[in-house]
Amino acid sequence: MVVDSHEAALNELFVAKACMPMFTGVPVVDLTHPQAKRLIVEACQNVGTFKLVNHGVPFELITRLENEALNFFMQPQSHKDKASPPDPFGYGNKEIGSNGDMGCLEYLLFSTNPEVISPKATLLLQQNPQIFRTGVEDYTRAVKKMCCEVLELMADGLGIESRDVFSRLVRDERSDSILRINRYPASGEVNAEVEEALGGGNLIGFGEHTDPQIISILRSNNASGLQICLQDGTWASIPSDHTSFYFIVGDLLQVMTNGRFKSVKHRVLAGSSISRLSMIYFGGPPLNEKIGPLPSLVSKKEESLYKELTWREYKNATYKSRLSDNRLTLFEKS
Ligand code: GA4
Repeated sequence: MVVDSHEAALNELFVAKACMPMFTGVPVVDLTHPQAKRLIVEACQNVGTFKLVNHGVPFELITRLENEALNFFMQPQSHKDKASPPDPFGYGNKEIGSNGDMGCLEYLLFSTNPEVISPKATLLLQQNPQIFRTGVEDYTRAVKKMCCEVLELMADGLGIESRDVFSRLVRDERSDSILRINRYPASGEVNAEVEEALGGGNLIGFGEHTDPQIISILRSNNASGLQICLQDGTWASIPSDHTSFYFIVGDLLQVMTNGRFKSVKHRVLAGSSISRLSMIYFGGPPLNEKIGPLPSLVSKKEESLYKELTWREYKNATYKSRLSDNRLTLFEKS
């Protein structure tokens, strides 16, 4: 049988289906709790992710953007395609990045920095006047504020004198941060051909990867799909919770903490009983910022594990890589 490249790409989207119970080992942190900073540090060291509750982001801001995004995705394909390709910001369908990665999803990418916003993203916002503009801005502002609060607790929890070592990078007006909105189809939406090919398998919505930035903040509706890779290499399904945020350690935070915090590998399975909508804020530093282990975290006994690179250098290399590549090796000392 001749397997054409389309079929080969489709085949890569399946993983063996096993009945996976929901993983309950992700720490839950209450932002208003006096022990929050200790719990955040422990979670970032041990699991690379935690769920934040009592976060202070108004639910109304979340559902407003969610509904606006759903309205966008409900439009005819030809209309959505006007906002594509997503290079680097705009609408994307199945293709992830520009190096051949595919996933079973459609998505929108926005820069959250008005200075670096591309003509394409500006057009997207203009073509959908009531849609997005205020929704994206209000949501991003609120999430960024919560992000900085958490990053300050992290610095404090690590015993770093300047509480803003991490937060100043995201707060900077040149911060290279992104908002991503993903929609993964429900099982009933997946076409018959794919369904048949799927057989006993799971459909990959977004393949395994680590996030390159400092921190990612994920909010989803109540559809399942998110999985993290545990230290023993097994995949664990994370229960969804539409009222909370999952914080995921990114590569830069692993480097800055000299490997203490773990940039956790994760992926998303599509084909849940309802479609999954997730909104992820990726907090990144300005492009010219030099990133390396913080001197206060490299003790005399301990060696610095990584060299310094600017975010521009790391980002450029990242965008040339495949989704599942281990990009952190670029930071490793030779
Ligand atoms: C993963 C994290 C973010 O979603 C993202 C992704 C980016 C993209 O979709 O364009 C990348 C991926 C992500 C890492 C490797 C490259 C770039 C797709 C891809 C194959 C927006 C990001 O910053 O890096």
